[in-house]
This record gives sequence, structure tokens and C-alpha cells, in this order.
Amino acid sequence: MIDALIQQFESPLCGFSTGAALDVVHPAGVVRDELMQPHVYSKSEHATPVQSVPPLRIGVVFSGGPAPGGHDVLCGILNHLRPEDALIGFCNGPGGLLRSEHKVLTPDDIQLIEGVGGFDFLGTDRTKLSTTDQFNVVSDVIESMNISVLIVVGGDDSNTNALFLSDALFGRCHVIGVPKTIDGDLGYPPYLPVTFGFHTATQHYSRLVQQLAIDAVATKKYWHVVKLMGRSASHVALEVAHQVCPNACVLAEEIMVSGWHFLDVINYFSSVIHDRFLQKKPYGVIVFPEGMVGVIPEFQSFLSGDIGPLNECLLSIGASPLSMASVILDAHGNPNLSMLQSEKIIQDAIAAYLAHHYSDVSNVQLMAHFFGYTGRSEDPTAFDSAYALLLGKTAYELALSGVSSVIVGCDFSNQGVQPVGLPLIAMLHFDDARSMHVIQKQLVSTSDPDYQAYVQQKSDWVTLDVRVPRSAWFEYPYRFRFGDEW
Ligand code: FBP
Repeated sequence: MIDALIQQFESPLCGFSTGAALDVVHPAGVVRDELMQPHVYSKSEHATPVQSVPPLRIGVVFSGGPAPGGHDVLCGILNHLRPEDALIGFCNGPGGLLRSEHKVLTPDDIQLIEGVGGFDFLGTDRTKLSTTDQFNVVSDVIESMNISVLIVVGGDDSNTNALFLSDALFGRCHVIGVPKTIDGDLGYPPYLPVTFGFHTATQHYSRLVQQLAIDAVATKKYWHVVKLMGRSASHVALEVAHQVCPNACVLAEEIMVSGWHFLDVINYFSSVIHDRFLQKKPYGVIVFPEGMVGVIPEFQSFLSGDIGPLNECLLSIGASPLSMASVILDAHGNPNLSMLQSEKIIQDAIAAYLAHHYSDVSNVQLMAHFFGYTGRSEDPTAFDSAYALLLGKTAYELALSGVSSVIVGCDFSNQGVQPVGLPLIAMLHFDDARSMHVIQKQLVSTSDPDYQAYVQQKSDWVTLDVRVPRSAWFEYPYRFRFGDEW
């Protein structure tokens, strides 16, 4: 698969024209009719030859949380840029775009940043672009710098920005999205099955969790309670679970389906510890996504300012009650879950629950961990590097093809690698909680084959220990193992 990505990246530039039609319901009046193209753009010999396209001044901006491969997206564009084109990097995210913070990027930069993790070469932020005043400022910046195409490298919120920007800049500047996020929750299978950054982050976390499991088996005295990044969707935890087979794991979407409350989760983790204790294994690894707190009713109350229900649970098992901590929201309304030490709350609750309910279990030593930010700045894996280079090149080809309001996709079904442009409007939905139209987050679905495999296998993981030889690492996302389904 990596060879196929590289082959596509190295192939000559080509134009894109409308291909397969999509079944898209247009929300009336959200974006102008001209941008509501219900077609996927595919490579085409019949498109305008790219050599005859007038010079382009392209702006590019990173938006939202960093993800490994961002620098390769820049390299993917720079590698193919014609001498008559220019690439301007806006610094410090959409906020920096509003302030016109920028630097000119040149092919010489490739040797500095190719294969290098993080977003630090340009910087990023989470400014939400939604007001008329903001659109006017962006429009002035774009016009004063004579930018004809703006490439937004971002996740669901950033591509929501991109869609509304393409409307505001209509007729003056084309806008193209590039799908990034370690969370893996921006998708439109089969045209966009995965974002760049997801593979690297999950490989990184899998290694860390496996290292804890190895240490646990060697010393036979600790239980590691691991929270993994992944704010709304649990794709990261699911992918890591498939690689490492933790003794206990629970996903946010699983909790939604089962209707579990806080004590159901604590009971499940404690019962796994009890089972292993009876097998003379007073050690192991527990994994859960940070987004779990967004679906457990007692934590939901906590997030909206009421600590009462959570404290009632804690008191009922003899754990100390918590004092209310303030929850920070970003400009898009997302709570900052990294600051909320849920891994510590879960650790303390398990300890109390074991003491309260399992008198035969003694001396269980629990340790809490949070793996998140390091995975966002890791150097990209071979898959992510090749994928991000191709996404960058495809964004440039779409720019040459004169399309706007699209996000770059790549169809991996039928064992192939087919870059495409997807209309952003196809991914839009109305979010009742936020009362607005946004690009839809793709949660783990209970009908996903990787979720079903997880549900079938997880009871076998209770008794497992890591072994020598270790299991092989996945060269590309595990979900691709399910072939044409994706
Ligand atoms: P994006 O959706 O912007 O890619 O960011 C995802 C993420 O890494 C989440 O996993 C995490 O909850 C969040 O960013 C942390 O954000 P911040 O950088 O604001 O602390």
C-alpha cells in the first residue's frame, strides 16, 4: 500500500473533473448553490491540462490540533509546484490568518521538514471563523496578498471553517481542505477512510501501552490505568486495543450502546482485576479514551457544572468526593478533556470499589497515565508520510483544476489508491447540541467490522500477557484489514 501511495505521488500532475455522483441532501440556504456540487472529483484525462493553468498564489494554513504528517502535506505541494506558482504559509492557524501572519515557502524547505513530525513549522490554533467581520478580514488579507487558492489542513471543525470560508470568498479565492486529525473521526468512506496522523499517533500509543504491559509482566505488581487521546470518537482507543490487546478496555460508543453509568464502568474494570487476581496475576493494563467522560451520565453532569451525581457514586463506594473543577471550552465548544484528570478519578474509584466489593483482593497497586500530546508530534510513519505527501499533491492538483469547497480524499477500496476531491457539503449535518451546521464527526459505529472484531475478542484479552516474540506492528491502519468494506 505504501508503494502504491508513493507511485501516485510520483506520477505526473493531472487534472480532476467530476466523476461519481453522490447522494447528498443539500441543507437549503447554508452555502450558495454553486458550491453544492454533488460530485466526487476524480483524476481525468479530459480535465484542463494543468500546464495551461495561469500562475497560482496558494495560501496554506494548519488548523486545530497538530497531527504527524502536516509538514509532508507542505512538501507534497512544494514538490510539484510549477516555477510560476507561489506557496504562502499562514502562521499560527486561522487566528494568524486573520492577522496576516505568513511566510513564503520554497522547495528548499523540503529538506528541513520532510518526514518531520508536528505542526511547528507554521504553528496552529483553534480560532473559529464564523462571523461576517472575520470573513471580511480574511477576504481583505486574501485580496491584499493576491491569494487565489487557500488550503486548510484540519479536522472536522477546521473543514467546517473551510466550507463557510469558500462561500464567503466565492469568486475571489478557492478553498480546499486537507483531512487531518489523530482522532480519525473525519471521514466519508470509501472516498475518505482515514485522516493523516491517525496511524502515527496510534502506533505511538500502542508502543507506550505495550511497554507498560511488558513492564507489568516482568514485575508482576502494577495495574496501569491508561487514558488515550480521542475527544469524541474512540477510533484511537479501538486501534490501540487491536494492537496491544489490553486486559480491559471500554470505548465511548460501547458505553452509549450499553447505557452504562459510572459505577458500571468501575465494576467492569474491577471485575477484570479480580479475575486476574484469582489467576495469580495481580497486574495488567486498562485502556479507555478520554472521550468516555462525554457519554457517562455522571461525568456529563460534571462537564455541565454539577459535580453532585459523580460525588454520590464516589461516596457510595467509599471514595473521596471531588471538588468542582472548571472545564475549558475551545472556540468550537469542545471541552478540554486533557485538563480533566479522569484517569486519576477512575484509578481512585477502582481502588475504592475493590476495597468495598472484593475483600479477597489485596495489595492491588494502580498507576494512572495519560498518553496524548506526544503522539501528535511524533515523526510520521511511512504510511502517514506517503499519505500526507499524496494529499498535499492532490490538493495542489485540485487547485490547478479550479475547484473549490472540496476536501482531498483517497479511495483505498479494491486494493487501490485513488486520490479524489470530495464536496465538503456532502459531510455537512445539523448539530442539535450546537444548533448549527457542521462537518459531521464520524464516531465508531457498532456495525464497523473493526468494532465487531473488538467486541468478539476482548473477553479473551482478560487473561493474556504480552509474549516473546512480540506481535508485529501494523504498517497501515488496522481498519484497512477489512478490505473492501472501507
Ligand atoms: P483535532 O480534532 O483538531 O485534530 O484535535 C484533536 C485532539 O488531539 C484531541 O484528541 C484532543 O482532545 C484535543 O485535540 C486536545 O486539544 P488541545 O490541543 O486544544 O489541548
